[in-house]
Amino acid sequence: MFAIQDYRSGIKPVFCPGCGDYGVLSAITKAFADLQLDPDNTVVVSGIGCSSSMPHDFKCYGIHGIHGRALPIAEGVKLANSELNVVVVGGDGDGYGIGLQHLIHAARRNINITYIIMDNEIYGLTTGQASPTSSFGQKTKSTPFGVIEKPINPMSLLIASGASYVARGFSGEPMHLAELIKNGIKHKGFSVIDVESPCVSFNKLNTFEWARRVVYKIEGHDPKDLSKAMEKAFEFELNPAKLSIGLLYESDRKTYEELEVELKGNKVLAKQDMLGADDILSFLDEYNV
Ligand SMILES: Cc1ncc(C[n+]2csc(CCOP(=O)(O)OP(=O)(O)O)c2C)c(N)n1
Ligand SMILES: [Mg+2]
Repeated sequence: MFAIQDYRSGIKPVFCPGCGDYGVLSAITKAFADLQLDPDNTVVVSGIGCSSSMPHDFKCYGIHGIHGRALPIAEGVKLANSELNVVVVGGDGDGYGIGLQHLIHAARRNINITYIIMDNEIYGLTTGQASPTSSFGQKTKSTPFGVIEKPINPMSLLIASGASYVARGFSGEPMHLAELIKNGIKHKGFSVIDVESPCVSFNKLNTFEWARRVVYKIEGHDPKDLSKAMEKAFEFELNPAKLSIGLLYESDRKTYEELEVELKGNKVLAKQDMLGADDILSFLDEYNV
């Protein structure tokens, strides 16, 4: 049996006092413990940002990667050893800004990993520049006259890109969030949980008080219904007083690992024999080298 503390490194998180990411850290830890994931078989991968410091907080394998490149690293880990539980963590800047192309391709690949995006609608680590989810009109260090671009809608983007488990949580509801993360890890395919996780230092608009006012739990919704899921995904864009949390969309299409010839039938690349000199020579022969 693994206890909660078996998943934590004991390193003090770098988050500011009151940061929403503490709630996310607790929720991920609870999900790991509830699922009894073996820390020796679990990898937490991140990019760069306050939220991306999280691999240090876990006692399992971890890679603190580079900005916007958490997904390619995580996909590489999963392809090399598809028996590992691969969980990616990071911020809205990392995932929806510099790393956006990887998000779309990971979603359409439906690779079996879980991505938790701590969305504080700001670049926290670099002290408060606008991110792709900052509100229209929001004044930040990089937008002193207010944001003039339309914010990204992560839910509709992810559903349209082919992610097969699309959910939103709130760091102020860590138990509810832990369930979403748990089900995301259990889900076969690319699962994403966008978490409304307020930055108490640099975003004075999307505060905990604001979130508690607008967040509500989804009830009576069929996540298998694509058009209903899209309707839910657009709700906040059309009515900023309603930010739904829960599972918006789920589908059970085949994963990348199930379709890729070299991985089909639970083949694990890391466990296959290395090529020997004879294999390489016969390979070169094929090309008359
Ligand atoms: C290639 C590159 N560009 C820019 C930066 C500077 N940088 C570091 S973190 C960051 C944004 C962090 O915002 P987010 O991903 O939302 O994470 P948060 O700190 O809000 O959790 C930026 C722009 C970098 N480290 N590398
Ligand atoms: Mg951020």
